[in-house]
Parts: sequence; C-alpha cells; structure tokens
Amino acid sequence: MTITGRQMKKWVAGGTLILVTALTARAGNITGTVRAQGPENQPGQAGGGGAYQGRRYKFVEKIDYEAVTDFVVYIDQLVAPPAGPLPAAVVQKDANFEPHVLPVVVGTTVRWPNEDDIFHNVFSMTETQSFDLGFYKKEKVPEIRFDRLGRVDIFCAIHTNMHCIILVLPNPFFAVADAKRRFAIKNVPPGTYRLKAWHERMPSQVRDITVPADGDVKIDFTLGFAEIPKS
Ligand SMILES: [Cu+2]
Repeated sequence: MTITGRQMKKWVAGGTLILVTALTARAGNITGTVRAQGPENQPGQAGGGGAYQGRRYKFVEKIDYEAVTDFVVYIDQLVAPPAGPLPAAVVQKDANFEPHVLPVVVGTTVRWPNEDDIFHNVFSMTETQSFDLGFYKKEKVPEIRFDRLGRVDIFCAIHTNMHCIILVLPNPFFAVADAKRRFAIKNVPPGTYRLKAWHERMPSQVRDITVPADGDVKIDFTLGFAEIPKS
C-alpha cells in the first residue's frame, strides 16, 4: 500500500485534532460519601421497650439507618452530555428486580429481561409514565424508553417484593453509592453545579459545588429528617 502525501496530511491533521481535544477537554471528579441518619427523638428508641416486646409487634421490622443503601448522587440541572444515553436493564431474578434503584439519563431505553422460570409482570402507575408489559417469561425482552424527568415506581403484579425505581435524570453525571456509601461522579466538565443526594424514603439534600478543571472535589452527605416540616 502506498501512502500519498495527501492521505498523510489528513492523518496528521486528524491526530493533531485528537491531541488538542484531549488537552482542552478538562474535567474533574466529584467524590464523597452519603449516609443516612434516623429521626431524632424517635418514640420507643431507647431499647424499643413496651409494646415491641409483646407478641403482636415482636416481628415489626425497624429501619436500620446504618444499613440503608441505594443512594443516588447527581447533578440536578441540564449539563451537555458527552455522549448519547447508554443501554440499561433491570433484571427479574429470584422474584426481585435487580437493581432496586436505577438512575438513567432522560431518553434512555431500559430492557426488562426475566431470568426466572416463573412468569413476572412489569407495570407502573406513575403519573409521568404509566405502562403494563403484561405477563412474560424468557420468550421476550420488552423495552421501555424513559423520556420524562423524575421518579418512576415499578412493580410486578404477582410478587410482593418486586418493586424498583427508575430515576430519570437530566444528565449522565450521577452515581449510585456503593456498599460503603462512597460515590464518584467522573469526568465532569468544570463549573459550579447543584448536586443532589437522593434516597427513596428520605428527604433529598442539595449543595452547590464547584468542579475544578482537573482533580477532585470531595463532599459528604448525611441525609436526615430535620428538614421535614412538623405539622
Ligand atoms: Cu414477579
């Protein structure tokens, strides 16, 4: 193969362009932790006491706020995405939805494969998006596109514990905290943003943060109940 001068020029120009883009596309990371704190002055907190010892309430489960998971931390405003929506899926396995919480950028299509040998169903009554995929096993993998921002609660009409949440977000700069409550949102364009920490059954928290052109900004959240107005 002979390489013409013209081709060579084109390649060099292309290479230069990539190099320049790599140098100018600066980005930082947002890292930190997010944890939950139970309500203050919870009635019956000290030792549980009284009625909890009785037969009727012995098996009532209390929330262990130290063990709470499925926190999502995200930039709560429009930010130009670096790429289009990525493919996403919620799997039905052992009569559960996996994952329980799935954040996606608006416009994402989510697949719903059933990996069990029993029938499942997928439906939602959420105002922004309601649907019913009927009953199915492995014969098909339905898809749903999420085009409206917000939280979509999804259930299976057959099984008690099958509930999951699709959190439809305005940009791809989000992260689910890991088992140690740590999160990392990577390659964020430098700037000042509204960063939100979210949990399905606790009040969200918003902070302003400034992402540097290079390096990390660190932030720790503790979600609690202090902000809930007392009626
Ligand atoms: Cu089911």
